[in-house]
Amino acid sequence: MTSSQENGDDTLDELLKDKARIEELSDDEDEDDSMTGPPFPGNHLKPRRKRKSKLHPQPQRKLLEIPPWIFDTNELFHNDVKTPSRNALDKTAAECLRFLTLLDIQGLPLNSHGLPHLRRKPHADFLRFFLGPLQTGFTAMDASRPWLFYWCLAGLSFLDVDVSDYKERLIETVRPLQNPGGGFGGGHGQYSHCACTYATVLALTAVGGLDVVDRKTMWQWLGTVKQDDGGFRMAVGAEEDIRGAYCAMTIITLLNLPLELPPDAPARKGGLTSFTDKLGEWVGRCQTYEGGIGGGPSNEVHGAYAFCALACLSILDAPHISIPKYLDIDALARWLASTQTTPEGGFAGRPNKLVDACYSHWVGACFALIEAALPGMKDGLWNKAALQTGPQGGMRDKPSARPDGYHTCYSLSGLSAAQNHYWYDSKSNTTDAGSGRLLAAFNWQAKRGTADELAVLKVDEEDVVALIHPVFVLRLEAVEAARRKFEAGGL
Ligand code: FPP
Ligand code: K
Repeated sequence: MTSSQENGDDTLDELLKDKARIEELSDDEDEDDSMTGPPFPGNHLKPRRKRKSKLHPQPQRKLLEIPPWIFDTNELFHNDVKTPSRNALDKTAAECLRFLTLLDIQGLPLNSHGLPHLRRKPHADFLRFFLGPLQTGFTAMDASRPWLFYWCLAGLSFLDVDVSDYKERLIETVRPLQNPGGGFGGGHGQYSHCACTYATVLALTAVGGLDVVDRKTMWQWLGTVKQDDGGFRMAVGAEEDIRGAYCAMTIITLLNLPLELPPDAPARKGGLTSFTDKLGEWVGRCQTYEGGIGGGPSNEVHGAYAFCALACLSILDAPHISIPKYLDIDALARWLASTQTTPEGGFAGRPNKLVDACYSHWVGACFALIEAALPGMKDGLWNKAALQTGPQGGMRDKPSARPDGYHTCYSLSGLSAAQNHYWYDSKSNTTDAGSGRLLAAFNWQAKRGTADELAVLKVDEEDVVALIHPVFVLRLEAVEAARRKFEAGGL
């Protein structure tokens, strides 16, 4: 008997018996568009739940039966004190339970386990829509155009759509975003930025269009954002944070740029000669007393930053070498595991915050990286079955939010992390003797989950998402093509 039961609070069991209470808790009377970002013209593709339930009359509702594989525990964590954040957690749990308990499956086609299939075509149509002309509301995204390209093209490729047809269009679209001094801005006439350049390089990698990148000026520009404490700024004069470290090292490694700093790089004055100098130590400084990773030294921790840190270290060297060298791996593993939410089964960006599908990637993808660094650890740190639930057409943060490209791309990546196996081949070289390229990130191997494993996850063969590179978040083949393309190195 738990304290919440003693107190007579709702336990999950009680809640599940009370369909009306789930409805009441999840009823979004005060629908707030501000939490769902800019107006998406594609909204008609996916009417919001309230309207939808009118369009699609619900089937006869039965007493709910909770599939036991969803939860590790059947208790809703309740405090006695009602606060706005406590209420938000309850409301989110209730709105997710409508789907997890199959109360609200909206007539979707079901797989052999009675759960909705991964709806490839609606998801793909949704992503294609955002690669077309967009309405004026999207001016808010003007500084993030490359992100739209990356989320949509990578997401399509995760659904096994051939995106090579987009190659010429993408090249011509990003050509004007490339600055003469190197790197890409988010929109026309904008300064180069690590995040936009990362997204551009990944999108180009997805379609096989990397020829448009000027590698020499890219190298020179990256030299201007490397700091003499080891980290990277997001842009010249901008914030120095862990995203910069991961984005910069991804760009350098995929394009096989020289690790040596350009002659006029400011960090040379601080005694540095290589992009990798002091980098591992700087990443290590981002780990806090909580065990998680902050955006920078002594900042608040967040799951997305944990991914950036682990992926950056996995580029520097083999994960079983670099991760324990710079991070307290037990503390980080404990923190990561504590971000998986009950009863939803997804991940939050931080413990006791709201579940959000994008963290299926930002946190879910951390596990392959950290498990590769923990001796004898295999698939033990997270509940994969719990993540496998409820993707609708065009994916979204949570049921009360609108779907978007960002959540669709990263939910698919999270599904892949749960459905498939990723491991590091520790016998392969970590540096290329000829070009000096860091090779660790190219030593990942993957295979699809076996039939037995998929059955445990209640997934049909046709619902399995593509194998996705755990460091670069692209299809494995796309990463391999970039490795080969720039094998020779040089500028
Ligand atoms: C908190 O937002 C979010 C952050 C502190 C950072 C999120 C960063 C990313 C998702 C990606 C970074 C990576 C790259 C490669 C650019 P919040 O407080 O609104 O959300 P929360 O409650 O879910 O934590
Ligand atoms: K959020």
